[in-house]
Amino acid sequence: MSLRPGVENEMIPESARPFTDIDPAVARALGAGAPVVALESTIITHGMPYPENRDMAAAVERIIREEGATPATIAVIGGRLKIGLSDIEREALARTENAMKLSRADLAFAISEKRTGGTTVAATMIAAALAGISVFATGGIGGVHKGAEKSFDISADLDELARTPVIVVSAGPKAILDVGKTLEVLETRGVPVVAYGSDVMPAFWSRSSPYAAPLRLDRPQAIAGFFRTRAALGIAGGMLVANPVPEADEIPAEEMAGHIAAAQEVAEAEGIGGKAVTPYLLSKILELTAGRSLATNIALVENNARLAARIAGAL
Ligand code: PSU
Ligand code: MN
Repeated sequence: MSLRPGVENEMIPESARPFTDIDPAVARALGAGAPVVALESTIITHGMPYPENRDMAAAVERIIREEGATPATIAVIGGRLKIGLSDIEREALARTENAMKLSRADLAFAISEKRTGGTTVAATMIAAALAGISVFATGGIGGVHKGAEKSFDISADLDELARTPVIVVSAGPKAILDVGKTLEVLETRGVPVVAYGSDVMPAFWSRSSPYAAPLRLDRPQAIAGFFRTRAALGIAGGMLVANPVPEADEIPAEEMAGHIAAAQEVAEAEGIGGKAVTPYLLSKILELTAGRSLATNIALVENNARLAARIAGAL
């Protein structure tokens, strides 16, 4: 079944329609009130090498469909804001070498300048909210970098969580960050952090960190209920779900600590700064772990996609 041309965009505010393409399956699901899960694309363009990025992006969509929800991978392609990609678009994006990394600061730039880019957690939240999608799955969010007291490097993901009403399902802050400071900023900005089935905060490749989980819930229905209650109280903003990577796929925190410190040292020596920091560290750690970090990254994204689909179903 396909919609009449032009009908798709009715989900989108009128001002954004001229440059937004909403995938027909996504539009149908939203129109019917069926569950939809947004997916980011910086993880495709900057987070993983080809062809693993291509295969991961296809796998997470498959998992979301298996769980009875509709996936909507979000990206900017040639200045079009895409809410849901076709297989061909997704595979082309995975092969694009000079894609931009788009956050709140430059999402509109890429659209007005007709560029192509992967959307970070922040930019994906903006696009998801625009389309009326409330649940979003990623790997790990950006946060406060180690040494931020000197570099001031704090991801725009944190501010976005504070203002945009989307549930972000992650495996916790990426362990390359200062997890403690990231939790402090989230608390200050009023962002609930819910660990799924765990009393401790997971840290991306590892199931545990030295930090207690600020909140804990054990069922997707409870997460959906919490989100609805916040909305009913008129509390603005999103929430972060931290879903521990499956035990079989984790790399213990003690082991990761050495690799992270080594990667950080090289990044500093090379003078890496700004938005290049996260992609640089991820690829350095991939090298240092001989690919194990990548296998874990893929496993945790898949695990998050499954939980996100269940939360979307419960909503
Ligand atoms: N999760 C992953 N790999 C990634 C990212 C998340 O498993 O590459 C991306 C997300 O798009 C996140 C971004 O928003 O890294 C954070 O970048 P920064 O620290 O520059 O804000
Ligand atoms: Mn940064």
